[in-house]
Amino acid sequence: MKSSITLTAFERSPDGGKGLARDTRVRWALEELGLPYQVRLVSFTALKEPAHLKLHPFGQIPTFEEGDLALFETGSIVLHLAQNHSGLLPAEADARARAITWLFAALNTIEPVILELQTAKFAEGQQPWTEARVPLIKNRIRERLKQLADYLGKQNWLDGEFSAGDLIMVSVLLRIKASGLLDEYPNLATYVARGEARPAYQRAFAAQLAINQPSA
Ligand code: GTB
Repeated sequence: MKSSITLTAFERSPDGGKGLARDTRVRWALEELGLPYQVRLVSFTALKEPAHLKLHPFGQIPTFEEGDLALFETGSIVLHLAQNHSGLLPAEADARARAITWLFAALNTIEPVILELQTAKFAEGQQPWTEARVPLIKNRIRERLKQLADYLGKQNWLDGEFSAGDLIMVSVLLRIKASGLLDEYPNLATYVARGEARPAYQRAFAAQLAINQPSA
């Protein structure tokens, strides 16, 4: 019998259920693959305690457990799932390698500039340099978005069929949806909307919202 999958997620996400915490990407992958999973909710205090640090050395969510295997890092978790279940990576070797390349590009080339903006706004918002720094960061984001938009062109997805590369790329781009930057690149805004419209994304979003919605 296959072991069940358990993820960790914030007991209460600071975004109040906007789906921006990284468990949403893993939930989305699991929904795309039709795999059942359970979620263990963790408080900010418990994240830094020994039991959680055994699963995640940096004291973060999400983690993934299945039988004897425990993983952290969303890229690794999604790649592990995509490699072991059909539906998120093409079967043909070169196409598979290209899809994996997009997953890495999302995490290593696009997400870092986006994270700089989050850090400047939320972690350094009161610092005297922030007002001057934010426009510089936004321009660095625009440079990457323009390159990505040019590559995507009129395609629905980055390389043929929807893949784990698109799943991570859309998840990364969702982090700047509220900033308005995405709307400067209409094909990217449509690409993200196409990802959000997928039934598997909708289920993942609803599941995290159910936890984070303030009780009426
Ligand atoms: N590289 C790791 C991965 O991809 O798994 C990064 C994991 C990570 O950053 N986890 C964050 C965390 O646990 C939650 S997702 N932070 C707690 C800590 O470090 O102590 C980042 C996040 C948090 C909140 C929002 N939000 O409120 O909008 C969005 C994203």
